[in-house]
Amino acid sequence: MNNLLGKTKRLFGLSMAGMAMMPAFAAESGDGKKPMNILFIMCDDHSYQTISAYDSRFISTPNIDRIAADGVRFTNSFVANSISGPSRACMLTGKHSLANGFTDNSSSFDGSQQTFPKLLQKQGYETAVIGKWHLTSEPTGFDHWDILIGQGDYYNPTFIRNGKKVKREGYATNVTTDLALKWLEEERNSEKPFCLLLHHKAPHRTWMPDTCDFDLFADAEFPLPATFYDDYKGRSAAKGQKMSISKDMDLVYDLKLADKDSTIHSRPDLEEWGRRMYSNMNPEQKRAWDAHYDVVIEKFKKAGLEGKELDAWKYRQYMRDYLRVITSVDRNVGRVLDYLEAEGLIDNTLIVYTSDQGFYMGEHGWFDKRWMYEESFRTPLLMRLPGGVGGDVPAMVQNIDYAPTFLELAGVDVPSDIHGRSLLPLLQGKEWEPGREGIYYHYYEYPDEHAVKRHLGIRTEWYKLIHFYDDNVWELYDLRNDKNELNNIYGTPGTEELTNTLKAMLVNLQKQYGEEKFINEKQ
Ligand code: SGN
Ligand code: CA
Repeated sequence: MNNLLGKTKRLFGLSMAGMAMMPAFAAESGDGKKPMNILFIMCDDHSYQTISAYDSRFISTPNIDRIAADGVRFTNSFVANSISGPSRACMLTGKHSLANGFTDNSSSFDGSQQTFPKLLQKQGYETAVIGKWHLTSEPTGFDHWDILIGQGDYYNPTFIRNGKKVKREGYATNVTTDLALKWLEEERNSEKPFCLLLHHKAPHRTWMPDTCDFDLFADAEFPLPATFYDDYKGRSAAKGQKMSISKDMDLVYDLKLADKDSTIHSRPDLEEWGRRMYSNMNPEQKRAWDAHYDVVIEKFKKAGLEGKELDAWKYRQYMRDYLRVITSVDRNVGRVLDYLEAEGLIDNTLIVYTSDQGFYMGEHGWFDKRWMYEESFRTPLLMRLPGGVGGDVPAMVQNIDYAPTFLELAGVDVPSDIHGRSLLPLLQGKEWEPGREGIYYHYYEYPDEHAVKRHLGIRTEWYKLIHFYDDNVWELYDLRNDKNELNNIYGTPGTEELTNTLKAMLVNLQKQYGEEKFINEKQ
């Protein structure tokens, strides 16, 4: 059993290499001392592959990396349900999806339930959420909220500020950051500690860059990932998906080839939206947009690409726009860090950077998320705690752990119905017990536009067992020898004992998290 669990159960979570104590800070939570502020920055669909603190192949993100350089980089950070609304609900409540009631993006969050912002408010914190919310119902537990409607627009987005609609001119990542800085500087009650959720819509589809970033990555080649032409052998669930860059990514809608004479066509269902999405731009933005994309369009038409050449072009164009959007995120993270430094807040604020889930940068031929496969199950997680340790934390952590972390930091007793475990000991270099036999995952949204079947499963350090329960299809991966999860070994001779053990552990997790009704009777 210990082998199965790998280091997760044994370790204290910290790799000693690169671990260093940060200078002690003056204020600590509890015991009458000044409590720590919390700045929780989250992006939408930001892959760890495109943060240079994790992976320097594609982009340099010097500002996001500042958080890692002075803090902790979690190298095994996972979500509970790889999709926006559910992920956010898991973070707010510290509970898995069934328990918090928000299982897929068509749900509406029950705002009367316990959340960490409410508990922090009771503890005397001033709380705010600014940017993407995506939980349908109005935010509760926040002294101030200024949220995008649904996914929000990249250009000149409309927000709802404490119940009132406000349209704002500018690019979403800049505008959202402006609002956060204004709240920090002028609007909050500075007598109280703050907890600010600064949640960007970027880099969500359709990856529309700011006009000042169009020239970036123009010459970058971006070779196709090794698994781009994955044939999904032995993985029947993956064969039915609709998130292929080659087949499902639209030239007009996703890749912005809205030519004036309408000769470029790929997916009729998306094309109309592709032509409509610029309607929100002002003339100056539209001029800059056209000056850039008209050139791209003309080159594309002349090239007359087909087959694998067309695939390579689509991948490159996707990567360029996505990375341009990340450049803007990174710049804006820098603005906030600079502000905290200038105001002397940096040494009294826990800074968190994460995403609502991971994202495919062409691995398996995909964009989007949803799967329990590594690229979307993992999510970036950086935390900078003044007075805490620095370096890598390899412990397997999950987004249900954020709520108890914030609560413990603020000196609130963590309610016993919360599923997650506080990560504070890991940030302080102390021993940590995960309180679970592995990481549980459950994705519920089918049918949906990307046609990913509902599935649940367990991950240990070495293995992953997935059940696509509507079709009773199982998958088992040996992650040590098959990092790309191409070889489903479920049912192969010699794996019986391992499979039975993992199934028993999965049932334990389902009982632990109130998901008994999903226990597979036929094991
Ligand atoms: C939209 C996107 C999908 C995406 C979902 C969920 N389509 O529907 O590609 O999977 O959001 O994303 S789009 O045409 O509207 O861009 S989530 O991160 O918000 O859950
Ligand atoms: Ca998302």
